[in-house]
Amino acid sequence: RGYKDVSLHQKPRYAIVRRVPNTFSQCITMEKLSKGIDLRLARQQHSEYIRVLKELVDEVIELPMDDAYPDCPFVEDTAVVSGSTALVTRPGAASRRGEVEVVRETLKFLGLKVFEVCSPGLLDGGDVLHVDGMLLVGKSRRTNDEGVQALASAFPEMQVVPVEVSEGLHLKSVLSFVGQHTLVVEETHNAQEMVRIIQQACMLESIMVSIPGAANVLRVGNTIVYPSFYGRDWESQYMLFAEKVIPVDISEFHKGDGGLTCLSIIIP
Ligand code: CIR
Repeated sequence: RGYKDVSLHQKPRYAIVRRVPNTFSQCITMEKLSKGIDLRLARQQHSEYIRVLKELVDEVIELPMDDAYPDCPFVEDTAVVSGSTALVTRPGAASRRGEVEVVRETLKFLGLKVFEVCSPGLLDGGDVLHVDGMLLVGKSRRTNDEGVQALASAFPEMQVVPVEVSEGLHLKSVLSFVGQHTLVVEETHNAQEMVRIIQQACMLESIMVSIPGAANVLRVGNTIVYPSFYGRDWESQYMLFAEKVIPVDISEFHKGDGGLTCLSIIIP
């Protein structure tokens, strides 16, 4: 692997995060939790996540929590940003729709050109993966065809590749981008099938991780942030793709079906 993606090595200007509400333990979960969410630990982990992000972007914007929205720390779902354009989503879960308001205002304040997903469109940012000038988008329980269409309209210069997500929550629940035209993907049949569809549309390579949930890593600039919760087995592999590799534990957010990417919106 003798080349580097120049664009990936630029430090983004902002990361938007949203603080953990008092109601966080009532967030949506696909399965009933055997062990509840520890709010104090979640807040500690969130602070650590922010501390790491502060090293990787110019400025971290911390939006206030809102107890009316237990899922609000999963801020990634509320907007897709590329270049100077933002698409404010219409989240698939009705209880999360109001989360977009403060995010929309923030994106406008930052001077981005802001588009909206309109009804009946549904789109969660967790279904959108930006790779090499393309947008891979999961058609999932949260994102429908109209949502995919809204994405294509907001970013007409980008190739949009729809991918059926038949299991799990989002596209990025099972795969993400490590850099150098390569995805990290769960070893499950479902995730491998998704990669097969992606590879029919574009030239991307893949590496595998064997534990469900471990394939959601956050690539920011020249760094890969990965979930240490699943062990450090893949760290040496990630080091082939980035100059720096940082483990972060977000076990309490995993309980709420979220990964590392879910907790921020990165603005180039
Ligand atoms: C939800 O079900 O909407 C949240 N509990 C988890 C959202 C995770 N977000 C993401 O993967 N982007």
